[in-house]
Amino acid sequence: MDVQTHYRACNLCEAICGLEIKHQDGRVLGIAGDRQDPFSRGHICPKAVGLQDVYEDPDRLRRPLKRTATGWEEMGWDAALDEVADRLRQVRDHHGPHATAWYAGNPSVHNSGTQLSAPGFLRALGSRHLFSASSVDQLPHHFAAWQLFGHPLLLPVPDLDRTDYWLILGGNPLVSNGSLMTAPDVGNRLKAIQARGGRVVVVDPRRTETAARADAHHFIRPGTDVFLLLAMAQVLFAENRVRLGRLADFTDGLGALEAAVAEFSPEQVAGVTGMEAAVIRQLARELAAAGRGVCYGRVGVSVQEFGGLCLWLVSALNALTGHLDEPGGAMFATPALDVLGKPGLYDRHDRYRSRVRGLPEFMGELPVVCLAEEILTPGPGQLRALVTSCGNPVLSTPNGRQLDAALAGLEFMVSVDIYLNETTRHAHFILPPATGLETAHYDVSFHALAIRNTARYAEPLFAKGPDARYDWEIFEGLRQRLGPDAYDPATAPAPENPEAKIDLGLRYGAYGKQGLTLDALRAAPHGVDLGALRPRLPQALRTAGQRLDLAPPLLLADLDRARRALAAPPALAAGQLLLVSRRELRSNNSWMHNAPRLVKGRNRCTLHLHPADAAARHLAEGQLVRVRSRVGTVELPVELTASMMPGVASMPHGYGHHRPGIRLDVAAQHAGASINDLTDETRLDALTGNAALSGVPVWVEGV
Ligand SMILES: Nc1nc2c(c(=O)[nH]1)N[C@H]1C(S)=C(S)[C@@H](COP(=O)(O)OP(=O)(O)OC[C@H]3O[C@@H](n4cnc5c(=O)[nH]c(N)nc54)[C@H](O)[C@@H]3O)O[C@H]1N2
Ligand SMILES: Nc1nc2c(c(=O)[nH]1)N[C@H]1C(S)=C(S)[C@@H](COP(=O)(O)OP(=O)(O)OC[C@H]3O[C@@H](n4cnc5c(=O)[nH]c(N)nc54)[C@H](O)[C@@H]3O)O[C@H]1N2
Ligand code: SF4
Ligand SMILES: [Mo]
Repeated sequence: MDVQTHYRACNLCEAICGLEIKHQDGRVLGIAGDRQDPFSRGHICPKAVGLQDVYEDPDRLRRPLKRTATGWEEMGWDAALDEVADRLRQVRDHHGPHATAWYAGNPSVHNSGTQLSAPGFLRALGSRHLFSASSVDQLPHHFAAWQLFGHPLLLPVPDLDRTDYWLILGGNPLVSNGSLMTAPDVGNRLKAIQARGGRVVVVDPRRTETAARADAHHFIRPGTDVFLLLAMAQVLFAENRVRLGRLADFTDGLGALEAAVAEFSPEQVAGVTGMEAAVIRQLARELAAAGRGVCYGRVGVSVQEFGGLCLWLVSALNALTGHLDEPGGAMFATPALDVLGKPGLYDRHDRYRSRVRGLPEFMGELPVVCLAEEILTPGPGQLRALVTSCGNPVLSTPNGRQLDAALAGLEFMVSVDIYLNETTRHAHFILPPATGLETAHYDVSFHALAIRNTARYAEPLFAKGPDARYDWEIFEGLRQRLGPDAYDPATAPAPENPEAKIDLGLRYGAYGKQGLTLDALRAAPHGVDLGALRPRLPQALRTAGQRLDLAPPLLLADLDRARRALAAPPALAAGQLLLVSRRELRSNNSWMHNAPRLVKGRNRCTLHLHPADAAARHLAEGQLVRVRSRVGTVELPVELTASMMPGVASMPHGYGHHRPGIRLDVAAQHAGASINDLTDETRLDALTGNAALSGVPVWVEGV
């Protein structure tokens, strides 16, 4: 056959870049950016070629695996689904439905099949013990959105293409390509801000790749952003710079907010944040003075003890400065496919608590920091079985070693995953779905978080293998087998495919009346541009009376914790440093280190340390160091760089591929060490349940 061209969006990260893939006879010849995609305009990052590497990877699983006394054995799909359902049913019969648990990882939201079919399976499983990567990533964003806007998925995004002032806290979009902000080609979008005379300012304990391109960068001590944000709000009130604009008609709580922040002056918080009072005051003034400006916070302010407060204050600052729901500010997308669902669907908090530590549920989830203890602690209600999908919590959740040990003791575990990795090696069954280039794709979540309204759908590039199943076929197969009726393959209804759901969602969506159906998207392989973001408040609010309360009671109450921390900042022991994470352009969480083209070159799993901190420990560039925390020890080479704030060390997450029993030949040669063998499951944002991965106290010494 001739060389053919296929267009699709890359589903590896939130930027959803358009791809142009040349192929012939079932082989990929090349992957480039799709210049006709109106949103990504031809941009891609080095990871895009990883889609081909994953597709071709000999280590990628293609048939179900069953663990036996003599090792892993391949088996047929129907027999595997039967056995898995039987085993889950046995646990349920003996110990009740809550003795089973679920962990969903990051790619769940990058696979429309999983995203649309897993909920049905979970209803059949009937367990309260639902965990996900959200509680090591973004629960604070959802919590603040729920409190302020009445729905945890009503997340504002920075309107980058029209802003003239972008204040970034704890995000490194030039490397991550953006998060909770779908903005492909963020590098050129940032340049455009500067080209039109705007400014980009970064607050981060590391002078990041983004900071290097920004107009200003300020170090901040990890975990103290809440004080910076409180003081910025205090300045706005004290200097009479509050301008609600259009929001005034439907906004409450201004007085309560003013009273709450009054005690947090810049001078008051300078010491704890490590920032000069003048700088804090200047940041508040700049945000207020910007005609079009926006404050944006991401992982660095989310995975810390005060994540919920931080994300509340980020939105509050945008509201106070007239930048919420205004062009160039923090706006809400109008996606073609609505993700909010029925009223009340996610309006859930503290309906039940975890058994051992009593941590509250949020959005139907429990915090993953308590997964291991729920497995390890005997007694009524102990977890006996686990289903994982698209996740590698042994490497991605705090105290991964403890979880590693816990998983080994489960009565039953099944993983829906494409690799035999650090987590799935503990499963009794691995069910590998067709993935990436073999799947149809619509970004259900990311169009709803995009900085322009867009929609894009792709058919599979290649047919799935002869004996492969789609993720939705796996979940539907398990759902049917776990349901109340006896399962009979001869009479079971054909599983509902995601296309039907997407088409229905589009027809009932914001652009359905204008003819935006699945067929319309099929006819537009480069995607459809639905225009710039439009103001949506107050109509979009899901709060009582469609009012915006800037001082919601749960958040105000949580300020007590912050007050206590300010009065008595946690003291570090002599020689301790604070550990933070960093992302690397060629790495994607824990799972793409088996792509040969992405891992080649220098070792990226290194500890970044300020030269002064290294000198104090007599450490030389490249030397192997031992990093120790309350929960564990790892060893890795040190890299000295003035880009680190003194007193802070940084290392990437997602490494540690030296554990036995994995089938990741390339990754094992670039094993690195896992930062989550150091992070501590007892550190969390008590309000939202998110892990406090950032700012872990560690000791560093030469080996
Ligand atoms: N210390 C520290 N820890 C962190 C972070 C940090 O910054 N610092 N970041 C956190 C963040 S933001 C996140 S999102 C989490 C991620 O945490 P996880 O989601 O648990 O980890 P991933 O590495 O994304 O694992 C993805 C898994 O999905 C599998 N997979 C890939 N494609 C498919 C597919 O198509 N179908 C199926 N069924 N499986 C597939 C991969 O093989 C892998 O096992 O890590 C968190 N952990
Ligand atoms: N190349 C690549 N891209 C990715 C991923 C990947 O693994 N690799 N992962 C994807 C995922 S799942 C996500 S969620 C996104 C994340 O996207 P981002 O949030 O943009 O990514 P990070 O690089 O984790 O940025 C967090 C920053 O916070 C800083 N930081 C740490 N602690 C603090 C603190 O207390 N305060 C402040 N102000 N800053 C702090 C860190 O130094 C770091 O620079 O990236 C996505 N994109
Ligand atoms: S930036 Fe993200 S979506 Fe774009 S090519 Fe890279 S991994 Fe894919
Ligand atoms: Mo994430």
